[in-house]
Amino acid sequence: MSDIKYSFGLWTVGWPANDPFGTATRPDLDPADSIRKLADLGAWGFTFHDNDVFPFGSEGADRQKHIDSVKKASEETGLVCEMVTTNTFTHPIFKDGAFTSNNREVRRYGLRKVLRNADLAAEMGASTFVMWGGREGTEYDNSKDLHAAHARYAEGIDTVAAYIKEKGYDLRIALEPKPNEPRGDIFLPSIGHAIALIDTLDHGDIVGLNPETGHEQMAGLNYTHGLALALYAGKLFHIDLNGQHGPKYDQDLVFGHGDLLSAFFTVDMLENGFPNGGPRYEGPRHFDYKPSRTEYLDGVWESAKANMETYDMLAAKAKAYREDPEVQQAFEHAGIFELGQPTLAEGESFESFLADTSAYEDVDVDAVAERDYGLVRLHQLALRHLIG
Ligand code: GLO
Ligand code: NI
Ligand code: NI
Ligand code: NI
Repeated sequence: MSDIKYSFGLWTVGWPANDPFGTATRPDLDPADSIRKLADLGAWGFTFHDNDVFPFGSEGADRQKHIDSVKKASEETGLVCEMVTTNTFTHPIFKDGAFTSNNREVRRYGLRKVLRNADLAAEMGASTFVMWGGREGTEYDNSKDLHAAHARYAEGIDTVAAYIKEKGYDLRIALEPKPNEPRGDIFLPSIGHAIALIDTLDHGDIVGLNPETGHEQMAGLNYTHGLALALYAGKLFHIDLNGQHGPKYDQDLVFGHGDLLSAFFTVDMLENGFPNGGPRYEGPRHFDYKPSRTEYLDGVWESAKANMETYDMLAAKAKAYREDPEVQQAFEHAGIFELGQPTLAEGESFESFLADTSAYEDVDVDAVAERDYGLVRLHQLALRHLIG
């Protein structure tokens, strides 16, 4: 295994494979056992929802007993609790949302549940607090005042951020966009939508994103482009890697088992950065996948390993691709380094720009249009590295 920091949600390997059409095909796993197993497989970290560790509604000594069991496994194995998240979607109370439910009583309950879990995240030493609003949405467009729903969503997120600051917790919030499922339409359906809402917050400085491969692809969007925008905006706080075959239900396949080429370019960007430099993602390589329902326990751990193995293989291929002089030459030919140069000269005024006849009047547009960028050849070079 490489020294890449891999982490897993306890709900991923722990999914007993119940789906809307069938009951579980596997037994429930003890979260502490999963931590030990993931450590054996070479993972670096783990993440969890409050109710992956203790049942909904458990309090006092019972709740603490469950938390202590996970803490003990973490201490014994050295597996780091890097992120904690809150389940505001399973219990029927959240059927119309948590922060955006039409019922104010539900909103106050949901907010208290999340604040309580921020305390736990800090106690566990996590650095990221993910918020996936799985029930924040509608089936019907007249179900909510859509303006008020966004206002309540923003209010909820801002309240959690303000609480984190007031408590002095070393935590950042990462919103997880998803277009649909389980709601017909979920609010903040894409990376771009979430960035726009963050922009309106009072405490948006500690609010960023946790984009998931499959969620963007469910919306027909390009995950790698989305990560690039989040990095540009300084908002890529965490990632959920998995596999998906285009716009259909959330498949949560092993990373790379969906759109492999897209996975290659995601890894290339994460591991090698942008060709002209720029911000890098420094957080863990976190997997949010599901071992397929056909698998039993051997398959659970095989699939967990497969995520890390696939990422390692893609990282090695991406490194060789970037270091290949032919690729660098093709980058040069394609103008990829030229794109790193600002379009205007430093300090160039409108006056001088408008007076520059070489920028407009003297341009032989037909000649410029004849440029061959060599992008197909460049892409074939990537394929040679990937599957050659
Ligand atoms: C569902 C989401 C879900 C979140 C998790 C963390 O599609 O991917 O698994 O990642 O609740 O908040
Ligand atoms: Ni998901
Ligand atoms: Ni998913
Ligand atoms: Ni996710």
